[in-house]
Amino acid sequence: SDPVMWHDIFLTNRDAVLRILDAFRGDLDALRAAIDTGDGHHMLGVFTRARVAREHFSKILARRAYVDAMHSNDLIYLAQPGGTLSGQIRVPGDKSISHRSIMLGSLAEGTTEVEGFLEGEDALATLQAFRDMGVVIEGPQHGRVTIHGVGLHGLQAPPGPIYLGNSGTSMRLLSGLLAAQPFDTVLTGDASLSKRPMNRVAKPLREMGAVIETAAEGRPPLVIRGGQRLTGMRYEMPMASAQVKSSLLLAGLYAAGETAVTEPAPTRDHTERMLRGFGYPVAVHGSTATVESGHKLTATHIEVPADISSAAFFLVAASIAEGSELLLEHVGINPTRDGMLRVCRAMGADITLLNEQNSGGEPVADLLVRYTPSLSGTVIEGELIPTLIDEIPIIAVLAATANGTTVIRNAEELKVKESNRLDIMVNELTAMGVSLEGTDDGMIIEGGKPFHGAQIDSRLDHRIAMSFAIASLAAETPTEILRAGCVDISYPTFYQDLARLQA
Ligand code: SPQ
Repeated sequence: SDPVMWHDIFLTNRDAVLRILDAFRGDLDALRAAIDTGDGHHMLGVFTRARVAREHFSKILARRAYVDAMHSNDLIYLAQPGGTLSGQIRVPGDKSISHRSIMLGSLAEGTTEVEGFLEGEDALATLQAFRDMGVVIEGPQHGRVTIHGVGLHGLQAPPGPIYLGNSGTSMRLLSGLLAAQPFDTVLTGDASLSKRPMNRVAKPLREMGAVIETAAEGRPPLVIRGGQRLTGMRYEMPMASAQVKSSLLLAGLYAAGETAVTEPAPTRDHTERMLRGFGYPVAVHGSTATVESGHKLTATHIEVPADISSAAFFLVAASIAEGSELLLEHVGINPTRDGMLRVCRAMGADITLLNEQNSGGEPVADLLVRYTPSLSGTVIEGELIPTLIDEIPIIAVLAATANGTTVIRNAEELKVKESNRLDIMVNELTAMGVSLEGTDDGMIIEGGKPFHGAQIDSRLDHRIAMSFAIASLAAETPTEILRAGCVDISYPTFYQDLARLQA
């Protein structure tokens, strides 16, 4: 463009331009040296970051801001009633385990290979966060990710705020990890994440010595001040939350002495299992998990099992759609996550576990599920709740088709997920003609009566969109799901898979 304009810009902004030219020359010198000495690791880092930058520029050119949610919010999914599901499927990798594989792989010494990684928006947000902090991560390509770990003390300051999209897991776990780094960080998210409570991690982390600022009422964005010296502590969690437990354990890797976290009921223990898989000692006695600083993580190979929270939609689909039979392959059945299986069985569903085995520290099995003509209601409460917390929306759908009453209690945590999942399930199932009522901490469903289709707004909550796609199978008229693209958060191929299985 206009040479006179550039002449003016460069002279007016002399200092800034010189600073950037020096940085650019420094980068070129480093690349030259790497080529000269054959330093493949350095080159891989440059080229990986370059590719991500190019993708970022493409988004800008397409007028899609990097901070936008990546999914298309205006997708409408029209579901016809009826249909029979058959075939076999391996649903995408476990979201919780995928997040943790990136985090621990980045903090490990050496190169970690991950297979079965979930290429959904939430797990990709975690992956991008670590790239922003200087970790070289190749992939994902067909679920394969290679992480060039930088060790516990090798993360670098990110160039700007870290955007975590819709992902509560990323924000809460990263808070603990970042509280102990030498640099400041700012964690932001989309509209839904910006409403979710963060004091549950900020408060105990502050007791350990962290300096964390939040917006009003403990909401994101979080500003985490680096350079603090953390001290371990014993913490009794007021709520059963794997995210809080994991956040404190990750801070504990850096805190002086021991960090012990006690939970009121068993929650998913993927962090504890995976830390051990990376050779980091974790002591678990009863409901208390303890780590102490001073050890290291050693790179490993991780095979992420299929996500039971995603498989849950097909367990219900096949149970309620007449004549269905499905084989769900290699599903994680960790006892802290398998409440869904226990409830399905209690309601009379026909589910058989095949090929039970241990896969990299996590129990897995193939699940054979067949249509059951007469399901019956049940009671879901207490310690069962954390083991199926993300499955409650789809369990409510199952309960709507089951004869008799299903009572769900002690599930108040559902109010602070990606949406208020209790209220939305009660309102939208009511709109479909299901007879149910909401309670303070759950719902009471009178199932087994006919219900019809309706227009459902997902509120951009992936589990709500998928639950109603399955509910439509048992409805008498079509169902329309608005803002249905949010399934990209945890299950980008959900609608294609439903179609492939002939729903
Ligand atoms: O990451 P996010 O948005 O919090 O994800 C959800 C989900 O439905 O996918 C909850 F909304 O799952 C959480 C789960 O509810 C993932 C998780 C984890 O990986 O540690 C733990 C649970 O949350 P919590 O608050 O009970 O610890």
